Amino acid sequence: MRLATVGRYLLESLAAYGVRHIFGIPGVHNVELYRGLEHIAIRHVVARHEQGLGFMADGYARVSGRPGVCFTITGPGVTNIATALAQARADSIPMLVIASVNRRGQFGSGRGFLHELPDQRGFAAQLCAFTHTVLEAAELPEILARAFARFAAARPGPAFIELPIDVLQSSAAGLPAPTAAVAARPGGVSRSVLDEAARRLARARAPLILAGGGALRAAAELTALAEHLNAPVVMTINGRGLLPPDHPLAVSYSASLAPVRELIASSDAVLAVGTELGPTDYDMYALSELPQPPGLIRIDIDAEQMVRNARPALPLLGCARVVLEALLACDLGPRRAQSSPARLESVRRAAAAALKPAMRRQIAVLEAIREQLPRAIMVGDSTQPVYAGNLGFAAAEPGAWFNSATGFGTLGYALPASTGAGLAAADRPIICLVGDGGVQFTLGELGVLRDVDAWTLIVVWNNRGYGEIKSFMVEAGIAPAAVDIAPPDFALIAQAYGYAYRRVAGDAQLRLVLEEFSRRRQIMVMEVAAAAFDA
Ligand SMILES: Cc1ncc(C[n+]2csc(CCOP(=O)(O)OP(=O)(O)O)c2C)c(N)n1
Ligand SMILES: [Mg+2]
Repeated sequence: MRLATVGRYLLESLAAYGVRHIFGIPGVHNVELYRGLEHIAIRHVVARHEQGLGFMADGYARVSGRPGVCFTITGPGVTNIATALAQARADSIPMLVIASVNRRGQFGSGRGFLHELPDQRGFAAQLCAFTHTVLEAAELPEILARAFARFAAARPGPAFIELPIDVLQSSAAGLPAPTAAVAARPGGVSRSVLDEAARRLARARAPLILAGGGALRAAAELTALAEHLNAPVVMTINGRGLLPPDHPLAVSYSASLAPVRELIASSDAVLAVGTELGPTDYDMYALSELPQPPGLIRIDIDAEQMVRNARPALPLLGCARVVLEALLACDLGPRRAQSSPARLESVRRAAAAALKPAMRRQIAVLEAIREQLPRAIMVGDSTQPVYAGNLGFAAAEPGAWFNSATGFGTLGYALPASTGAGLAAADRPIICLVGDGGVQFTLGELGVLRDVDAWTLIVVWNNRGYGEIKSFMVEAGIAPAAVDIAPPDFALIAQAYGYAYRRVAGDAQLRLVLEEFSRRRQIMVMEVAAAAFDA
């Protein structure tokens, strides 16, 4: 192996850290990141815009559990990917953006060098918990070790490393062989605190679990604890699927709905696991904040987050899986009889009844997809059936339902994120749920699907405009304006990219197309005439 340049050294180091995929767009500033790429066991995927690049890395990270790594150029590459960094920050998704920056002594000078920003690192630092400018090649091993240490042990989020062009071009001679540093794992919670948590849960009359995206990789432990305590599990949008749809303790309805709120309030010991307890999950319509959950015990990896939105009586700081495992080893009292399904069933019925009829019909479409394709990963945009699903869709398994209708809430997320998801799970069907408006935000990324050749169904929910905003205007007494955008001809768009196209305007057609998609493992565009389902 000849490690001629710092750029090449960086590639070798990323491979040593287990990186298998990189999402990037090259330019004259970062070509040194591509020197020798052909010799390295990393697949590079080219996006059509850096925002798409970032969303692909996001979808990839959520499905693979590894950080999504991106290469961008200086300046516009960084400003273009900023939206994806913000989305990843809001949803705690591990992502590493490696960008070039102008030569040492030239960046931030204001003299007008190509792609120059006043303060590129400062810009990225608004969105990333970790940022660094590598001013000397010798710094690089430690900077990578620090970034990956955070991915292993801290609350996940985006990180940003920039390298001046002349550093990328410089010699890597003298640097240690590229290897991955051993990352520390978060320490456990003290035994006495765990025992106290176990005692409170064992003594509770009606324990209940709130589970968020931070619990996604602790499904087995969470299920074991819920079953031992006979505790219902209310799952947030990113926590959906932690318990499967037919599990007697699963509450796959939003805690923004009154019947779910009442269930939480009637508990005397709430265990919150890996959830921000934030407004987009617990107060989706900004009607009233979640009251302090009774007897709150909270598991979170982030000490600051631990006291945000609600204060736990008992904080358990650490990785959800590790803490739950330790809790399961404590004395939780005798296993309880599974006695409350009838009560929970009435909560579920009341929650479903709280949804508008159109939403219930949209959820039925999602359920038809889940039934035909039980292993599907459903990646959503900010569109009406996704809003409905966020309120009351039961995902088949953890990680099988995520979208941008929550958190930062970016239109245009779903198409590129589903491409990243498909790359991370080549054997699973991917369902991209996107509106006719949102799909146009990142339409160019359609081309990347072909490069990746994932088994993807793009469901375009066509209501001929910004439907959700139109409803909002009508409800607010504003004459609808700027919401009736004419959609393009999606049949021709599919044809332009060489993808199969089907249009559905009813349940029977929907089932036929889903059946065809499950049989023919290919990329398909399915345009849904929304009016046929909303009527
Ligand atoms: C980047 C961005 N710009 C604007 C919005 C505001 N917004 C939220 S939903 C929406 C309408 C989306 O239309 P479409 O994708 O067709 O979904 P529909 O509501 O019609 O189902 C808009 C404009 C947003 N969320 N993100
Ligand atoms: Mg629309």
